[in-house]
Amino acid sequence: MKKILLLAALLIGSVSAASAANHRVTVSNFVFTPSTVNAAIGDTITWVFVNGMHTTTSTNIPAGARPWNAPIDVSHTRFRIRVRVAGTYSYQCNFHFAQGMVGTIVVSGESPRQVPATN
Ligand SMILES: [Cu+2]
Repeated sequence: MKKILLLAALLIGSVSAASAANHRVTVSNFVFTPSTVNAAIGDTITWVFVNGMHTTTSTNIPAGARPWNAPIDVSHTRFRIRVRVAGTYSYQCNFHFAQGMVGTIVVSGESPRQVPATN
């Protein structure tokens, strides 16, 4: 029994060590907070509604990454993506980008070679 518990503890430990981070971005009137998220491949980004009526909508993403477009409002309080491609992801709120409601996700790869040059 002790051996099984030890094995389970080891497995749980290794899983949590390898598991990806989740980055939370709050969505309130005219602001994504934080506006820039530094993430790694495999991490998740979760937008969390605070107030107002907004969207999170990708505008410029690395080649091969999946675009997204989701409402963030009182009836859509969470939206999550998993980033699988290194590079810089730009997104906006479709209603308030003109007021500066934009955000950036910078995803680093597992090796420096996978990170494209930024401009
Ligand atoms: Cu908005």
